[in-house]
Amino acid sequence: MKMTGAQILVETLIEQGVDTVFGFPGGMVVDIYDKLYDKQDKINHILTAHEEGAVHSADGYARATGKTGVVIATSGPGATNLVTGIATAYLDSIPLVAITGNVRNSMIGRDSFQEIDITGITLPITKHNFFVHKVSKLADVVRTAFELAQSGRPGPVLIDIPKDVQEAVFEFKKQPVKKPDPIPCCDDEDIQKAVKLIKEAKRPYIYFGGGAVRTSIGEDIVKLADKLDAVIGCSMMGLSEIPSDSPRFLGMQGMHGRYASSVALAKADLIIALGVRFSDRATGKTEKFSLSATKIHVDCDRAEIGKNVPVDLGICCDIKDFVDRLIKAAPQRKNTEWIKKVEQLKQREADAYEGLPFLPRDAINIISDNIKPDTRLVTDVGQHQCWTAQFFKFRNKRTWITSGGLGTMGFGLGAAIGSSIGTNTRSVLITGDGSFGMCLNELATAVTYNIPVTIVIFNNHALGMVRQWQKVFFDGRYSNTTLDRKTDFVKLAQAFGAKGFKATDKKSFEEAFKKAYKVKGPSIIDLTIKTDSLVLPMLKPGGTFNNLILRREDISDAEK
Ligand SMILES: Cc1ncc(C[n+]2csc(CCOP(=O)(O)OP(=O)(O)O)c2C)c(N)n1
Repeated sequence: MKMTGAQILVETLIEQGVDTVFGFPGGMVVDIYDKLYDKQDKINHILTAHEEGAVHSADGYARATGKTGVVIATSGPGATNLVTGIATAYLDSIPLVAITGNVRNSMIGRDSFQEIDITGITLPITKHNFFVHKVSKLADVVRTAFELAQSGRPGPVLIDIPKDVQEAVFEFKKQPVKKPDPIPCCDDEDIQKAVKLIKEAKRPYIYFGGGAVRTSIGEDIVKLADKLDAVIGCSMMGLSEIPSDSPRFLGMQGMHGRYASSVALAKADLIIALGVRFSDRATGKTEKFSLSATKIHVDCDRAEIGKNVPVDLGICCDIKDFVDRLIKAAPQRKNTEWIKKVEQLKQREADAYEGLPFLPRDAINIISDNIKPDTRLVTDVGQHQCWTAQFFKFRNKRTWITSGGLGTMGFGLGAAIGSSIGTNTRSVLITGDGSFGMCLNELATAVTYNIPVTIVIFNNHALGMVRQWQKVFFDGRYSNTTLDRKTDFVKLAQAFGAKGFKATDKKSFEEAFKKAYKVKGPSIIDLTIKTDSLVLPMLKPGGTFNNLILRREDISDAEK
């Protein structure tokens, strides 16, 4: 059947199973919006307040559902407003298709009104991007974009469609959706090599990341750890794949990870790394990272193996296949000394936290204890994010949504909206006063669509995480990190049409949270916390996990 490019685009999205898109219209996508208008029964379009909110929503939708998120923006500023969100998805390997309009082919390269070379701009932050010159190519480009976004290591793909291509007419025929090619299985030889290394190890540690979330192998990791008598830790991207109370699970490791997890990682003699990229945030100084450990790295992306940390055995394959086969092939091990040592580390960690008047942790416990297990926990970036990663008790998979790789302040509200829409469940957003200020305009979107999102602002009147660096490494010279704003978040919530609450201590927070969690649409709790609360542990500059700052008293030591 003959259709316009805009129609072909919408039909191909439907063919690919897309039921929700996030976006913001403009002159160079008006044809696409016109065709979306015809298909409102098939595609739900969420109009956000800003394109950045739209792309974070599409990303949150993808993280919470495992499906591909879709975002649409117009040319020029619409397209550039997507850049931070595309980069956020790229660094965390999130499947996303971003569709932008552009000026007519004949106007390209003439500094036309709202012309921008978005494929040029996004080249380093997309898995692939397309400029569609001809309508005859459009349907296949869209199909390939979805395939690429989901295949192997997922990531964002951008399609830029000039206005004349949207208007031009071509034949469209629906096609069956092509499944992404499966990731290759591993060789027996590699399993045998891994078994040999396991037999030599006395202190095994399994380190997993976002790849484990994508392949949903939490249960298999626990089985493998039982067989090897190993402990388990994860990067920020791995959280929620294994229930937080899983006995062998030490939590997130890294710069602001759990003490026992980070130190165990440093002391292990065998690290089995699954679906991770050894990010500097998770390893500290890479040249000094766990030098005594033999390292097995399994990932679906060959380019990751040996990129950040040299490994003894690097295997590019489906990590689920690797773990399944290793469980069968590996001998049952017993590492009594190691498990005892890790117990001591856990005790040291517990002692350091015990008795501290530590409101952020109390608040996170209250949230953990008062929500349904399928509630999505979303954060922005800063201290509040690290506290949540450290202390939140995850029970269900894909319930943790945060910007790990890029660390994007302003990500949270959009992502919370997208994840709620994708899963039809409530989201709790834990944010900071700085991060929330960046994209709070999306409160309008949350109110319009009556999104069940409970927003908790950890209000320390500061850009807390940067302030913490200034305290520890810059002699308390707090340059431009004090937020002396007079924003009344309760009134702000009301002005947007949401519910607002205020809390100043544990008791008032618990009351406010219970009420806010019951509100059908969006609600905000403005929770006052101390300006100088610190996220501990913390890594010293150039330090290793063997000399983490665990207690406040250790800080002067770091300043030397
Ligand atoms: C878009 C962006 N700009 C700057 C930063 C650098 N940065 C990281 S954490 C942080 C402070 C965050 O403050 P807030 O959101 O209030 O959270 P808190 O640390 O106080 O919990 C800043 C400025 C960033 N990560 N993202």
